[in-house]
Amino acid sequence: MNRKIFKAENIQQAIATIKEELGSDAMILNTRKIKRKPSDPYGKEMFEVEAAVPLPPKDGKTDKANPVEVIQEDIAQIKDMISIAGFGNGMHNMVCNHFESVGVLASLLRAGVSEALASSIIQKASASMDNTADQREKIKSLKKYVMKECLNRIATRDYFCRDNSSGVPHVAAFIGPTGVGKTTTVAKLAAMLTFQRKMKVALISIDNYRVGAFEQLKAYASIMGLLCVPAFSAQDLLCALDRMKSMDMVLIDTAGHSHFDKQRIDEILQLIKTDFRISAHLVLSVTSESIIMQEAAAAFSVFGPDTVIFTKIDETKRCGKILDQISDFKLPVSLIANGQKVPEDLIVPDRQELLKIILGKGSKEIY
Ligand SMILES: Nc1nc2c(ncn2[C@@H]2O[C@H](COP(=O)(O)OP(=O)(O)OP(=O)(O)O)[C@@H](O)[C@H]2O)c(=O)[nH]1
Ligand SMILES: [Mg+2]
Repeated sequence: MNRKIFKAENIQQAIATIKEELGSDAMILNTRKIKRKPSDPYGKEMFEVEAAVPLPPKDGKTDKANPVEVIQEDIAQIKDMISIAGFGNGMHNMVCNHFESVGVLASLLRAGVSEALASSIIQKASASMDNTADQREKIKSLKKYVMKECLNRIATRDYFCRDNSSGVPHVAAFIGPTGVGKTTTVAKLAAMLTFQRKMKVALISIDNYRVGAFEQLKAYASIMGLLCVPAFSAQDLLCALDRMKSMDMVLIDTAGHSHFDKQRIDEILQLIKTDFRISAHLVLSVTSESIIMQEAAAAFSVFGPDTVIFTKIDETKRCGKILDQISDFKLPVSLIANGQKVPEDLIVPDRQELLKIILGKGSKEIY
C-alpha cells in the first residue's frame, strides 16, 4: 500500500485532491477532524484524510478486492448518500464531519427514526470513536455503539403475567385514540392469557360511546368462553370487578377518543379512578404520524400509563418512530400488534426483539 495523508477544509475537497493525485483506485483508510488552533485567529477547522493506492504485487497479480464487491460497496454508499441528501443542512454537516457514519445513519433514517434522534445517536457514537483506527475498524465500532445506544433507550415489560402473591386479580385498562386497535388487542391478549398462560381472564367494556362497541368485545369473549360485561358507571364497574374477584386478570376495553377531546378523556379517567388497582396501558398505532403519537401520549398521560402498546406494525416499514416515542415518554413496551388476526398477531417483545422490529431491514445492515 502506498499511504498518504491529505489535508483539506472539507471531505469533498480532500476526496477531489486524492483522486487527482492517487487516481480513482485510491482507498480512504481514515478521516480525522483537526480543530482550529485557539492561538491562530485566522486558522480554520481542517480535515485530515489518509488514503492509499494498492501497490501492484511482484507476481503481476493485483491485491485489489473483488471488483464486484468494490462496485457493490460503492453503490451502497451512493444510495446512502442519496437517501441522506433529502434531509436538512444539519444532516449534511454531520455527514461531512463523520464521513464513516453515512451507512449507519442512512439505515436509521430509512427505518423511520427521526432526523434529530438519528443524528444525536450518531454524534454520540462518533465522539466515542477511536480516531486512530482505520476506516473499517471505525465503522465496526460505530455500528456496535449505535446498537448499544438504541438498546439502552428500549425498555420492555411482560406486564400481563400471573401474579399469585396478591390474591386479587390484576386489572388492566387499555386507553388511546380512536381506531388504534384497543378492542382487537384486548381480544388477542385475552386469548393468549387464557390458552397459553392458562390464566383466568374476564373482560369489561366501558365503551358506552360507540354503537356496537360492547357487542364487538362480547363476540370475541363468547368464542373464547369468557365472562364479558359492560360498565357504564362507577357503580357498574365496581359491581363487575366484584363478580370477577376470582380471576387472575381483568382486561378493560375503553372507548377511543380524539386526544383533543379532553372532556371525554376525563370521563374515562374518572371511571378508571374508581378502583386504584386499575393499571393503564396506552395503545398507539405506528401508522400515525410521529407528532400525532406524541400529542396522543401527552393527552393520555393523565392516566399515568404503566406500559405502551404499539399496533399495526405490519402496515409500515418505518417502525423507527417507536424509538422516538419511547425515548420521549420513557414507558416500557408491553405488547406489539402485528396484524388483524385474533389471536395470533400479538408479540410480547424482549429488548432485542423490539430493537429488530424498530430497525427493520436496517438491523441487518447495522449488525
Ligand atoms: N393491520 C392491522 N390492523 C389492526 C391491528 N390491530 C387492529 N387492527 C385493525 O384496526 C381496526 C380498528 O381496530 P379496533 O380494535 O376496533 O380499534 P379500537 O382502538 O378499539 O377502536 P375504537 O374503539 O373505535 O377507538 C380494525 O379493522 C382492526 O382489525 C394490527 O396490529 N394490524
Ligand atoms: Mg374499540
